[in-house]
Amino acid sequence: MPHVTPVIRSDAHLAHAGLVELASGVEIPCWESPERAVVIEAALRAEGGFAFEEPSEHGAEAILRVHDADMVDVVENAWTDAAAAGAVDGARSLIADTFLLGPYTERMQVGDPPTARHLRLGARCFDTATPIVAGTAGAARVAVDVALSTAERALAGEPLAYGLCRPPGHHAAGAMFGGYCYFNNAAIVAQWLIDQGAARRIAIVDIDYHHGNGTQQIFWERGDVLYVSLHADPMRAYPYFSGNASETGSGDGAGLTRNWPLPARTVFDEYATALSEALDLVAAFDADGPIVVSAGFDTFERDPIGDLALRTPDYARIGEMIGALGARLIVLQEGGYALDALGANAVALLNGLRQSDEPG
Ligand code: OKP
Ligand code: ZN
Repeated sequence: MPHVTPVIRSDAHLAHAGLVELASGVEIPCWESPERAVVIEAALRAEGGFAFEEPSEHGAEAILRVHDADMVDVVENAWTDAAAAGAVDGARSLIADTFLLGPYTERMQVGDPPTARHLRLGARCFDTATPIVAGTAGAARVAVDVALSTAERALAGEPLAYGLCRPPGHHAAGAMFGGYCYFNNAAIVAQWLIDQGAARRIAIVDIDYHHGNGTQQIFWERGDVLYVSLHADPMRAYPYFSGNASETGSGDGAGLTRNWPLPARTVFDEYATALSEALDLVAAFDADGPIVVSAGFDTFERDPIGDLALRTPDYARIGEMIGALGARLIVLQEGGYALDALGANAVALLNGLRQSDEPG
């Protein structure tokens, strides 16, 4: 009897449906849609060998271990404040129009920002692709619950547990959100595992197409968290301002951030070379807890916002490579936007990951 893999999922994400994002100044429908999680879950149900579970509520405490309280306040209350001010209706979403970049405050002192939280969105959000709607805060909170409940399954002894997090998390930094991400699900899990005393050292493996700038920043100076990421070279790809190979952490964290920026059209052979380098570092890191995987499928050859060239069977190979580490695995959903292949790609990765659980 093959092992049944727990999948932590919730319908709460359905309430987070942005209308548009801005891409080069043009309004386009949000790529990060509810359908993404729907098609993944449908594919896992059709595949079999997965047990679907609801998350349990964990409250705000674990979020505040990673995120600045003001940033959380903005995520959770911007919509309400905008609604109270008559500035939105159900047919619109909040996108900042003015951004508090570092240079804004150079060479002068400024007073406090507006108390209305929708008016200080641009102090806490770094892009125009991460709208807030009425259901955003609740969905983001449940995505964290999904991630933490997934971690609990790993602590209970599951070799592999999958959290169908939506919205994703790896672009959300300590004090700012963006990149379709509000709370950093993977970072919150890593910190929570350490806070629980479940681990002293945690490794995070990020295989999303985009650099996880948020995760990198959160653990930049940490000697107890290894962050390795394979992604499109920021010279041509979002988030543009981080993810270079030269970024390796500092202080106690020196050498514990490692990036593999990849060229356009990278195929599996080349990808696997980078991945095995990353996994060698993970093996050498001597983590004593589960490995946290930030799993994105936007590396797929037909992803509408990516330009790498992985194919569906490649995700099974990636899964086998990660599974070969022999650690318990907490796999959390990040990106992936090719709706017609997302389910098959998730099935392939998870089947590859759990192959190492099977006898023989
Ligand atoms: C989130 B995740 C390209 C704009 C990209 C944001 C992408 C966020 C990706 N024209 N906008 O890492 O999949
Ligand atoms: Zn991505």
